[in-house]
Amino acid sequence: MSYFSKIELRSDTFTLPTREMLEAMAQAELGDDVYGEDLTVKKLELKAAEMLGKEAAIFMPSGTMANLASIMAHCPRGSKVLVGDESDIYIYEAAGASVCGGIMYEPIRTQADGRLDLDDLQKAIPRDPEDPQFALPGLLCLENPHNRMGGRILPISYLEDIRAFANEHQIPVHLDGARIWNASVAMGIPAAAIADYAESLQFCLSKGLSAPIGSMVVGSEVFIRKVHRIRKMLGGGMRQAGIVAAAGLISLNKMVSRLAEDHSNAKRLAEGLSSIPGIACEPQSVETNIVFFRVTDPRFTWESFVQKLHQKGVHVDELGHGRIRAVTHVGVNSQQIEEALYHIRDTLA
Ligand code: TLP
Repeated sequence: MSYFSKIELRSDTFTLPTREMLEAMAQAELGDDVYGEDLTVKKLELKAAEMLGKEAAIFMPSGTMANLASIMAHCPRGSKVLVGDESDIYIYEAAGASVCGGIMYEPIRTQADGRLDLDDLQKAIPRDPEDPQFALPGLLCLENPHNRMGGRILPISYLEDIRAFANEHQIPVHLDGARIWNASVAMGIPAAAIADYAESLQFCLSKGLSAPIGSMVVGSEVFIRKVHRIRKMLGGGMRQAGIVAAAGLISLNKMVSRLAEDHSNAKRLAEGLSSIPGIACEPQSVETNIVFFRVTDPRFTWESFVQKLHQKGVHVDELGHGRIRAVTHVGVNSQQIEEALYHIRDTLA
């Protein structure tokens, strides 16, 4: 399927709702969700909790609000949240936890594969928790797969180490699993087997799964009740939200397994890119639907290259440190990947 006149590789957030989603949205059973009476939202929340193996789930307007409400539900004011210095939470979420929650971010260096080194985490734990000088860690956040580190997946062995660390220091773990389904499909394991290592997880319906709007937070019943209150406080009570939850149900029922296609397109794109003189790309590090590359040809800056490709109908963007990101999704088919490679080759010829 191809539904853009251009080749849209800037993000999987550009995916459009499918026809089936639009039909389900038109027919959705609705109610006022602030009264807890929207049955479609309830159905989606039950489904999400079940698929992630957690007690409860809550429908959120965005991944940003899902992360923020989760951090605020875990962390008391004056505590700190340990986050990767390349994480979406730290870079792109407008410091919400500081602004709204009185919570300090402690950025931890992100490794090339998206991990936060345990030694670095250890240094963020105050030696004497009774010493009143120190903010106490209220939460550890990980991102899986890791967007700015190229869609890399955190290995289960690493999650085991993180769990042991979190248990030892009695710090809960929140996973920003915006693209958790990409990790699940790429690893060939249920998403619940990943969520198992964290107290809470947020995932997005509006990225590779094609829903127009929405994210889910999953966790224990007590935790989700706290997130519910914070969601209201942040203005995220959405009344007849079933109209978008209906699309989310189709995301979970129909759009997960096809993500494998996006992964093979990403791999193909990366392999093609690595064979083009003037481009630096490492196809071996592509594990999901995200490809990063650099333009090494001295005739171009990343700005001029992105602009040139844009004129040819290929949309990519810079995403940190001068690297260009291309994200594959249902709106770009394998033929368009070849076309994109053709235009990139042609631009550098
Ligand atoms: N990421 C966007 C941009 O903000 C970079 C994208 O195009 O990838 N967690 C992760 C890992 C994300 O990648 C994003 C969005 C979010 C959270 C925020 O989700 P939304 O956009 O729904 O607030």
